[in-house]
Amino acid sequence: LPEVPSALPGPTAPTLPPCPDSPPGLVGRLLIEFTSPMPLERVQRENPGVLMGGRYTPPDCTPAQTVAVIIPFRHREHHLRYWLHYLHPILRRQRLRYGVYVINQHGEDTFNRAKLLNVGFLEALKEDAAYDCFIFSDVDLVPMDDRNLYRCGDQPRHFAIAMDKFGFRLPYAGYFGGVSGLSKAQFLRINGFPNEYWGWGGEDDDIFNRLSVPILRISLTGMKISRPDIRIGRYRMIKHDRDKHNEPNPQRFTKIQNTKLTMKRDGIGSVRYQVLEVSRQPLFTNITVDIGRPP
Ligand code: UDH
Repeated sequence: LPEVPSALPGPTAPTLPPCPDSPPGLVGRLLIEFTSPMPLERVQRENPGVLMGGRYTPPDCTPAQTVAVIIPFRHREHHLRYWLHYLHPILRRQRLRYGVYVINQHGEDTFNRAKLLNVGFLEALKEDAAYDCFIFSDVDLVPMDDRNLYRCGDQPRHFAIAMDKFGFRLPYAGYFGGVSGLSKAQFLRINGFPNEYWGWGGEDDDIFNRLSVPILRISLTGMKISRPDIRIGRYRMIKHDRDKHNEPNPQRFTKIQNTKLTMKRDGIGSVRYQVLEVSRQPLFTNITVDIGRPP
């Protein structure tokens, strides 16, 4: 007798082949400038394949990962338009299945980048439990080469290694700022990011420390940060003045000395916040959140 299938197959959707490791159709070096005006309507017109909320799935292959791009945000609408204009076509050419989440800090209290990134991780997973790769990107950083693939690997990835403002070099060996990527498992292994860095600076070094300390007692090295080739990891930053309410945090130097002690209690396991609004825009999902204020 023929075996009876336990569940009937759904409507015959053709199964697409896996997306190739090196996406065809990348163009390499890109010309990036921030002088021409960039109305949101234009960016929408340029990206008809992007679905509401800033979601995209390649039409011709099945990607291995689902990528949540998380942007810490407040009062940078002008930067966001350039970011969306440049990044959507790049991510599409990279054949990613992705969603873009703008985590907008409510109110005018001191900015807290890393806490917003923690919120982004949790809220993106609430939107889609399939996310298994998280790319954390500042809103003012645009890659100059589409071979800098926004996906996760067996080690945490630092993408923004050669920024124009640092003379296209790493400013210091332990730099982990700007744009980084961690798989869900890597992120959880370090208890996410710190919530207690209010104001500018230090939080990226704290994240670097989390990744570099031994994770298990038996592991001597923890994880090792992976980086693209220096010729490919190039970025343009949109020039701007220091924001209000994001002054350099004077406590940052002492705090980064203590990551090993604080990371167990301060991280994704202890983040407290209140979502005020989730709004699905044509090119991104905006999540406005009350993250409190420094003690
Ligand atoms: N961010 C906001 N709004 C803010 C502050 C920060 O959206 O009010 C986000 C944004 O994604 C930004 C990221 O946090 O890209 C990092 O903040 P930043 O751009 O202020 O940090 P960066 O180190 O610049 O790039 C520091 C100020 C440099 C002033 C130099 C004046 N010449």
